[in-house]
Parts: sequence; structure tokens; C-alpha cells
Amino acid sequence: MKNLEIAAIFYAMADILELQNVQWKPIAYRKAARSIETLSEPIEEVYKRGGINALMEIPGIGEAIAKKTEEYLLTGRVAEYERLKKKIPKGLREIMELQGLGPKKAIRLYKELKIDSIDALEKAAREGKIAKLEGFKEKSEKNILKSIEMIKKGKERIMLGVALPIAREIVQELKNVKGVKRIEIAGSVRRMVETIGDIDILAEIEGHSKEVMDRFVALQGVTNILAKGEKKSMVMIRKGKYDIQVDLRIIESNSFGAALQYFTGNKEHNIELRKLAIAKGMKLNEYGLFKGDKQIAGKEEREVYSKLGMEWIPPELRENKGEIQAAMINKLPELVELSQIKGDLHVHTDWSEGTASIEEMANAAKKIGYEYIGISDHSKSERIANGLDEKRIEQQIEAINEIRRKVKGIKILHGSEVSILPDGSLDYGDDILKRLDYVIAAVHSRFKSSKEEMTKRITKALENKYVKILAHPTGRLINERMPYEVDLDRIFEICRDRRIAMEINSFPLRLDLNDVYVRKARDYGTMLCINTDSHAIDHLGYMEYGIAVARRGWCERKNILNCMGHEDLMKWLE
Ligand code: DGT
Ligand code: CA
Ligand code: CA
Repeated sequence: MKNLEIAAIFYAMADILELQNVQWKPIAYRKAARSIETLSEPIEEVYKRGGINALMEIPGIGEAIAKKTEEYLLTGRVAEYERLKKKIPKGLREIMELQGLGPKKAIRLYKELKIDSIDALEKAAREGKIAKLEGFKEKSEKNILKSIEMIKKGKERIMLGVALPIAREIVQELKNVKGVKRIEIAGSVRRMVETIGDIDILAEIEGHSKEVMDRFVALQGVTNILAKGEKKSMVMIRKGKYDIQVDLRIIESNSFGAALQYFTGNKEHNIELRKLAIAKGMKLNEYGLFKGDKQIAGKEEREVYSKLGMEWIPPELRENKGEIQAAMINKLPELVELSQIKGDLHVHTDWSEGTASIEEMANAAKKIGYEYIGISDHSKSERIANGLDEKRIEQQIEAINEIRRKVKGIKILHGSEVSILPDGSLDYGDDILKRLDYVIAAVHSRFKSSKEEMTKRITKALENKYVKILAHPTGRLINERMPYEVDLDRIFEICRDRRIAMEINSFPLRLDLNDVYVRKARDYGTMLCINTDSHAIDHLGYMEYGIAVARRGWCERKNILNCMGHEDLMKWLE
């Protein structure tokens, strides 16, 4: 429902107009905004029912505002608002759009503290000036700093789900250039970090590097050549709205393994290895492992680790978080692998907001080689997502029974992504829940609740015996929305004790739980479940990103619910 979005725009327009000392209009916009935000039905429904005339029946909405509302519903923006935004300082506009602050407070900061840029805002927040204003608290100061940090990061770091395909495409393209013997992705992409600063690629060339460098700087999407040399070139590549830097280094055959190790990082891991080498009377750098002047390893990465006296360490673990110590005593975990996944339990279809039918999804999962797929559309309060009310989910039960008869070779489970309502109750009664194979509980609203409230809310939902999975447990969207506050340690314990799996949501924008929390959950002995949250057939392939998170969280097969075969899974669900 778009009520709050539209109200926010009218509030913002009122604020800007007020800032420009325009009379009356601000009052009218505020009145409309208040009226829209307290409307009991989605404004898009009102519009569908009777167009502009129906909108004008809403108290406080005249023709002009009704037209702007229509414009927003049809195009997702209000031109007048965009125009107004241009009239105020750019910095102030950025501040107005800052998450958790909003236009009203931004304008007060501008008027009362002359804050007209993100930098000025950051400074004021750090100096504690904001908390002193009426209506602002220390907590708002902290939130402001968090949001600033996030947009600063967001401007430079790109989701793994965007960077990895770009990196692979480049490698694929350059692989075929004459003379290329080895070519590998290094850096954070190889470690499968959730966001990427730049892409690092290493290549070994027979003969001269000119041809590969020429091809590299002429790749599709290159907008800027930052450097072009025999040994190293750097370019900026644009894909859609993303700009990312790519570095290509040419490495000698004898050093390729050492360079791959060095440029995979991370830095802390490298520093620790180098210290270890020194302690053993050796020297480690990007050219090799040396004893005196003699190179004792360097051609292959595995040699570097083995000559240092340890197992080869999977790139996902290379963060200096205990992996070196574990590798030295042969105690690295046997990390879970994509091929061990037996099914996907969080999948949407065209019954709610997905684009494919149940049958199409099931067939696609079968093609991947899964034993089972769990259909889990939205519950009734997710109205924008076309969530299923009781009647429709009853119909879906029938439909799935039908499809089970038709589609052989894969088990179709019937689940539901049931919203956890603000009071912690679930969006369906037990009479519906008990008829499903499993229930995924999920928070989709009121993200700004206090930690206590949110913990209480989720805890209550987890008391329902039909809940088997807690979806995207922190609600964060990478570079877009902060995680909500919740006592995760408490939730890890409850889920462990009640045998509820916590989701590793593989959707690239989510990756929720993240690697750090996954490792914690694993240490608690809490079961995890890697799901894609697919809204289309293509999305089933996101499983790879969830696997990366699980691996970075030190998970083995036994920690992951959907590594179970169908029979074991059904027992577990009981
Ligand atoms: P990113 O690009 O921010 O996502 O992260 P990385 O890890 O790809 O970092 P990047 O591109 O700056 O450097 C690639 C790798 O090169 C890094 O993971 C470790 C290595 N490296 C870079 N600078 C240093 C350094 O000063 N010391 C050591 N030991 N290694 C370094
Ligand atoms: Ca990098
Ligand atoms: Ca780099």
C-alpha cells in the first residue's frame, strides 16, 4: 500500500514550500498527507475504484492533489516534488532523503543549525549538537551517523550479486584471447564478500600482454581507462546504474600461486601469514615463499599454504578469524557446498508477487536437480504483494495437490511466508497453518520498533508450533535499509531450543542472516536454512550467494536444513 509513501511526499512538499515562505499551500499539503496516511484502505484501491473523482472524496484532497496522487500511482514520482527538490541546496536534499531522518527534521536542522550538507550533518552529530535540539534524542544522533555511514559505503561498494557476474563475464571474455594461460578472479570477489569495492583479476600470459590489455580496456561498458600498462591496467566499467573498477594484473608463471594468494587477501589474513613465515625463518610476498634467496613455493597457491605448514584455506574463510590456527591443526570445517543443497524452501509464485506459476517453479527446481521445492507465497496482510487470504490459500492447497499429480520427479511442499503482525501474532490462524507442510515467519512492517519490542514480537511468533523457519531475520537490505534492532542472541537460543531454522536469505539485496551472524548461529547450534526467496525462475540460481554466506560463516552440511534429503526433512518438520 502506497499511502505512507504518498503522504511522505506531500509532507516533504509542504516543508519545502514552507522553507520558501509560500503561504497556505503547505497547510493544504499537510492536511492531505495526514488524511492519506490515516486512510483505512490502500490508496491504490481507491484510485482503481473511481479514479480522480474517488480520490477527491478523501477529506482534504482537492483536484490538484488528487492529480499528483494519480501521477505517483501511475509513474512512481511526482514531477512537482522533483522540481521543488531542485530548488533547495543539494546537500539539504540529500539530508532530507537520509534514512531515519526525513524532510521535516532535515529542514529544522537547516534552519536551526545551518546544516546544509551531509558532512556538516556528520560533524554536528559527532559533536552532540543534534541531541540538544527539541525532539531529537541521542538515539536519533546515532541513527543519523549510521545512515551516513551506510550511504558513504553504498556509494562505493557494490553487491556481490552484481559484481560476481561482471567479473565472470570479463574472465570468460579474456580467457579466449591468444596467449592467456591462466586467468583467475582474486580479491573480495573470490572471498565472496557481500559487497565489493573493486574487482581484481590476475592473468598469466604466454608471450606479450599487449593483446589481452587491448581487449581489456575495450571491454563492453568501459567508461574510463584509469591506467594501461604491460603489467597492470585499471578500468571503470558501467553496468546499468552501477560503476565498478576492475584491475587486471599480469603475473609470471612461477609466482601465479603466490600472487593469487596475496591478491585474494584479505589484508589481515595476509599479514598473519607473513608473520608466520617470518617466525619460520621464511619470507612471503606476492612473488613467492622464500628461504633466503631460494623460492620454495609460488607457482601454485596450495604449495604456499602447505609449505607454511597448514591445509589450503578456502578463500571464503580468509579473514584472519581463526582460520589460520585451525588450518595448522587440520581442523578447518568441511564447508557446505552448492551441490549438497537438496531443495529450496522459500519460493514465490504468481499466486502472490512471483512471475512464474507453481508448475513452472517446480519444473525449474527439478531441472536444477533438487529433490524438493517449497512454495511459500505471502500471507494476507501483504496486500501490495498480493498476499493470499484464507480463501485463496485453501484454493492453493487444492492447486498444489493437482500439480503434485502432474509433475513427477520432484516433491512439492506447501508452505507460506506468514507475516508476523506487530503484536507478534501470525497472519493466519492455526486452522490454516496446520494444513501446510511448514510455515516461514517473517517481519515485513514496523522496522523501527525498539529492540525490546521487536524481540518480544518475534519471540511470540516463534512460540507458534507450526513455525519452522524464521525468514530474513534482520530485515536489512544492502545499501538500502538498516537491519532492525533485535536481540539476536536470544533468537538464536529460542530457535535452537524450539527446533526452528533461521534463514540465510540468498536474495542478493538481502543476504540475511549475514556471514557474521551465521557463524554465531552455528556456534549456538541453531539450524540454518539457505533459501532464495525467488520471485522468478532465474532467482533460483541465487542459492550460490546463500552458500557463500554459509561458507563464510563456517557452516558444514549438518548445519543446513535443506541439505537434508526429503525424507529426513519431513521428519524434521514434524
Ligand atoms: P574490496 O576491493 O574493498 O572489496 O576488497 P579486497 O579485499 O578485494 O581489497 P583490494 O582490492 O584493496 O586488494 C586486494 C587484495 O590485495 C587484498 O584482499 C589483500 C591484498 N592487499 C592489498 N593491499 C594490501 C596491503 O597493504 N597489505 C597486504 N598484506 N595485502 C594487501
Ligand atoms: Ca578488490
Ligand atoms: Ca583492487
